[in-house]
Amino acid sequence: MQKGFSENFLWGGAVAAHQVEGAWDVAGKGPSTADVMTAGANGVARKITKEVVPGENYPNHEAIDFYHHYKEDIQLFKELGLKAFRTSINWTRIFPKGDEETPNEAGLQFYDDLFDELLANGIEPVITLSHFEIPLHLYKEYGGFKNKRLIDFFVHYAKTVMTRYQNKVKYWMTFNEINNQADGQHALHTWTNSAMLFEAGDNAEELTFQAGLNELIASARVVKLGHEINPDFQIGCMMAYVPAYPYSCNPEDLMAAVKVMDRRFFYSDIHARGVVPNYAKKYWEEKGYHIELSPEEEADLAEGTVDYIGFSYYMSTAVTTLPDVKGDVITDFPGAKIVSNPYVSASDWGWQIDPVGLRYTLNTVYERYQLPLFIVENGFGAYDELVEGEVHDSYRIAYLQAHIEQMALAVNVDGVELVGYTPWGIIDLVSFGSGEMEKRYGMIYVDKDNQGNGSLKRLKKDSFAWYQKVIRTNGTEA
Ligand code: BGP
Repeated sequence: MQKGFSENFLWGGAVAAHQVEGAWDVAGKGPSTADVMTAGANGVARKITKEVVPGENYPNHEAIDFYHHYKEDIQLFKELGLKAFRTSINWTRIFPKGDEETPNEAGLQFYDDLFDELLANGIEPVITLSHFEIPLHLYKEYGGFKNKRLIDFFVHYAKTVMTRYQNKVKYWMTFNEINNQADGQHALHTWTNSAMLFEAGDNAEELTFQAGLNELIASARVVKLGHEINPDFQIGCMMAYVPAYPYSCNPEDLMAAVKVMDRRFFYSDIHARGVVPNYAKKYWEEKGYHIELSPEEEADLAEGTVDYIGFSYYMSTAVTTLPDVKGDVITDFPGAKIVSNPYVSASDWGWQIDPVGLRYTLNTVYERYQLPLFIVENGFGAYDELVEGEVHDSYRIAYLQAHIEQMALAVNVDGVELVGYTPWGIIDLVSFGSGEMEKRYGMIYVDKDNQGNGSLKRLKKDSFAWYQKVIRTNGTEA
């Protein structure tokens, strides 16, 4: 028995438009970068194919067909007791190419209906504006967010939906896991929010900083604008927090960990404080990077700081400079490596399971910004076994339980201000990283496999009844 949470704590669940909706080309929707990602699956990383290639891009094309099943899914969410449901708006349902003036009414209507259905069932929508996809046209014609014109297109899109849904949605987030472009894995940027098209001779790191900054400017303008549309809006950022621990107490390991974390904090430092941090300016100077930021844009950053920090937490990692420890070299930090932590176990995908790391993260982020926090993703991707219509996912319950316990300590012992908790993939969905259906996170099972076969039937897993009780007892019986 542990101390619970405030009365209005938002117990919920999270998904993203392209990982659940399917219906990728109906009712006037245009193709997005997510629609041209290869299937991946079985350990093969996903790639972007500039055009739709029949058979190659199937996971997001049908996904779990939430577009046509949302009413029955919301009944299950209601039964589960959800108070909040996080999803994203698919930009290409609203602006099929991204650079149009006039929105697509059928796309706007779909989200009107979805939000009405949630509200009618007592569930608060929590909405991300861009969750790892942008219109394909903006990627191909403009090169993605390295191009400043994307700022205006994004602001126009945000203004359109924030105006339309001003009385239905209160909690917004601008860019999903905006800091996932920070790890020197520049190849990935073709398919995160910045979706950059690189050309020969481009300096990927410099352009990544520029694209990230352009997104931050767009986000700040949207925060300002959103507050004009409805002063009650709560507009947050969305970060992936993966704490990097020093592998040893060698002071060099500690400094390496600080530098790795600076790179990830860069985004929330600007979102929350409204200024470019000195460590970034110094780094750009040292590298001779020319990052464009006009005085007007600088003012936007300062005036458009976020109301809360939304973040995902799945795992922690460790960093070392010790030459004899094996690990993955970090290209941006010569001499430092990411290594596995011998004190924690890992999932089948190598994600290190570390519940205490969540309490640590809640503490460090709260100390850094003094803003309310919102855990908008946390969960355990696993292979589930369906036996006679049942899934006994005790491993998922154990993971979530341990994280909720640490969350309770952060709130009740450490005094962290926490708005809510929306575990990832409340219903099975397409894995973003691998393109697999069979890397499952849900408390609701969906009958579909990695090859795209299955009846799409929904079934409650054991974790369903467990989470129902957690919500009913407000976390005292997790
Ligand atoms: C986050 C993303 C989600 C989601 C999740 C799990 O990074 O915001 O979109 O997919 O991670 O990752 P994966 O699907 O690769 O298991």
